[in-house]
Amino acid sequence: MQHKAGYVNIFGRPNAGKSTLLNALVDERISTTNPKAQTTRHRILGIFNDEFHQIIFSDSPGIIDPKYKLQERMMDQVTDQLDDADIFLLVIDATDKRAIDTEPNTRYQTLIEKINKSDIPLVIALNKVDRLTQEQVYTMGTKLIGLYPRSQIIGISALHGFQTDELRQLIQSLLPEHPPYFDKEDLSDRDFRFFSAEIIREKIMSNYEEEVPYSTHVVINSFKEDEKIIRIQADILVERESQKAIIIGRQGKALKKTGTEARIALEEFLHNKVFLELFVKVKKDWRSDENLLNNMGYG
Ligand SMILES: Nc1nc2c(ncn2[C@@H]2O[C@H](COP(=O)(O)OP(=O)(O)OP(=O)(O)O)[C@@H](O)[C@H]2O)c(=O)[nH]1
Ligand SMILES: [Mg+2]
Repeated sequence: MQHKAGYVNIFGRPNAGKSTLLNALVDERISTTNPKAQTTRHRILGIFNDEFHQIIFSDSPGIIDPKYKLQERMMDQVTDQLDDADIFLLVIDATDKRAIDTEPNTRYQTLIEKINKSDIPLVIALNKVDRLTQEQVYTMGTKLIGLYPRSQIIGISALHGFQTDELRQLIQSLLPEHPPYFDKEDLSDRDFRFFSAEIIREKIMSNYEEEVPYSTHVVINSFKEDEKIIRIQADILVERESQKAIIIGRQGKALKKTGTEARIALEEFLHNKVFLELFVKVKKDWRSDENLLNNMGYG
């Protein structure tokens, strides 16, 4: 059997379950997930390997109409995904009222039309079917076939692993013959530093409300592996003094809680004891500053 390999680029609205699905398809916690929308900020690869296949799943931020420069950069990462896909994987939240919305001139609709017009295979994962009746799923599926006649549609639950193996098999059948692009041991294109920053950011997403998590960026300043412990020093960057005060909390309690939760998650992920040191710093309006965004890796 010839080896098959290719890029499966994942698209969808915020909160559709793209990152949860990537993790289910590669069976690892690669991409950060959260009930809040706009969790994913970077394009990130999760790689599935078996003897004859290498599927490179590429997660991306949810498609929105950007309001500030960070969001524009996030949408650039989505558009980049149009260029190198062997397969498009569109994730649609079956419980979202906008699932079959075709309001024109939105960023979402423009992208979807490009995907629909190209001749690259299109798979639609109708996600969160655990929250619908079979009849509702059927109705939704029929409407989607009308909208995307050239697609192959499969109802799944990324969270519960329902039909995700079937989805992977469908994708394997559509992959082109190609030698592996990455080492067959690789799980992602990202390193431990990136994942550590993401784990800390995930705890911030979970512990703070409203604009605070969206105004936060995490920088890993040092990551040192001793024999018995990994020492990580990270800065939490926010846009204003008021946000810094919120992150730290009264008598430092909020930061302490976030730090403890992050350390436990890091220890689990790194299979090692971790000493985590967090500092909170203000970088005024970093989300709107082109140079800062470049330096922060949103290039
Ligand atoms: N009930 C149910 N919830 C799900 C399913 N898949 C994902 N979710 C939940 O939906 C929320 C969003 O999931 P994410 O994977 O972060 O969504 P995303 O599309 O990556 O979101 P962004 O990165 O913000 O664009 C989380 O709370 C998930 O637990 C599913 O199959 N069923
Ligand atoms: Mg995501």
